[in-house]
Amino acid sequence: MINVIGLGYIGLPTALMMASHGIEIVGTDCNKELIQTLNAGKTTFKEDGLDELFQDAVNTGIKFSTVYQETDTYIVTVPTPYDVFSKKIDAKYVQAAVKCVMEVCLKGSIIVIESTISPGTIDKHVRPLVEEKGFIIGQDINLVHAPERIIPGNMIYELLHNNRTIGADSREIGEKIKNFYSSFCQGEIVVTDICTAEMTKVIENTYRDINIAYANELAKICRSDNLDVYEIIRIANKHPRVNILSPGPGVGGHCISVDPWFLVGDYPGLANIILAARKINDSMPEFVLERIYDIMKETRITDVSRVGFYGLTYKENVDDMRESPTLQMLETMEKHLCGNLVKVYDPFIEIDIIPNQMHDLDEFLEAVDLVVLLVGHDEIKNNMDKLKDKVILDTRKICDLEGTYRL
Ligand code: SAJ
Repeated sequence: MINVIGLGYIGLPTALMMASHGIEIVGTDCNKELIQTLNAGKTTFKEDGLDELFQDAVNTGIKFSTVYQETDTYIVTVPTPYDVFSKKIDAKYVQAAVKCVMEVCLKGSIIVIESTISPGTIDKHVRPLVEEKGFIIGQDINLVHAPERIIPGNMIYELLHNNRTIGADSREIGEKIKNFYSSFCQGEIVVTDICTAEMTKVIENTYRDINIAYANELAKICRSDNLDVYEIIRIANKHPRVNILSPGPGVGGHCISVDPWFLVGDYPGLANIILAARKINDSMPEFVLERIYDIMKETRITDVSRVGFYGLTYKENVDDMRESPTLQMLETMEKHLCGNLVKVYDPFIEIDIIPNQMHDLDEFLEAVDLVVLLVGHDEIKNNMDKLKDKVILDTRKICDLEGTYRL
């Protein structure tokens, strides 16, 4: 039996996927309400195919509990935030999970850390815990790092098809864990050592952050000369070895906007391009606010309460708001005492989290003159004609209506 610890965005789908492929799974989470919800037969977030997978897993006997189980294999999928000042990883949740596992596990157990961790985290923050407890690594406890790679919005497909990395101290343990993942994963599974697996995961997301930063910097450069960045990228991408990504209002989510900081925190002075990319991407919400200000001046819209933000999540068709550019914009506006004036709407966010949040697209559009498109949800893409008589700032290049303003 495998005990999956932490049933969030990664842990839950992974536990369900393994269970539905015949592995005996108990999912454990310290959040009582979350366990109650799952035991009541409901999932805790929206994701294509998740409800069906949940049903399959329930039918094949998955169990959910707040209690750590006595077994020989654990998969830890708890959050790994970073310290906002030092930029280094805060491994407290991983450490707490490992400590709890060591209270109940059988001799020779394998603890797989799936959570994204900065290079060296297992050496610095996990091995000492195991040794303090008097356990011998390799005999009493085996440590493995098997970072996830799935993208919110396409998680189930990617769980099945993505290649994976498994880092272990010994080939034998690595292959053993590879067998579990092979029960459902159709991609290639590379077995390597733990530090290589840690570094690989973090640099993958950093690669993407740097590439998005390049597109965002181009948007700023082109804006300063009134050039169309999208047309320029479209033409440049015809070059056989060029593939520039899309500018946007910033980089949200809990991966790409977080992982590069681990490298900046751990390798100060060396992680230069990485730091520059982070700064560029973090500056985008502010850049959008400047665009809004300019467009309001140009179109003589003076009333901030007639400005509407479409989209609260960090990207399209998900209900995840972590590090969302829209929230960052609202936070900045709050400092200038106008954060509670602007109207905000997102079809994926049903609960009220900010003042002036609206819950009906038509009512939202009725209430505003300037619509800022911050997230390209399918809902708005399918209803573009409703924006016809509005001033539009499109930060995602999803609207072709004449007169649309862009980044
Ligand atoms: N974005 C742009 N322009 C682009 C692409 C993305 O502005 O051209 C923005 C998005 O709007 C979003 C952010 O970047 O705010 C990140 O979105 P994403 O869809 O690129 O990635 P995530 O954060 O949803 O998921 C990522 C994935 N990593 C990579 O693509 C390298 C996923 O594969 C990882 O497993 C996941 O992070 C993770 O957990 O690390």
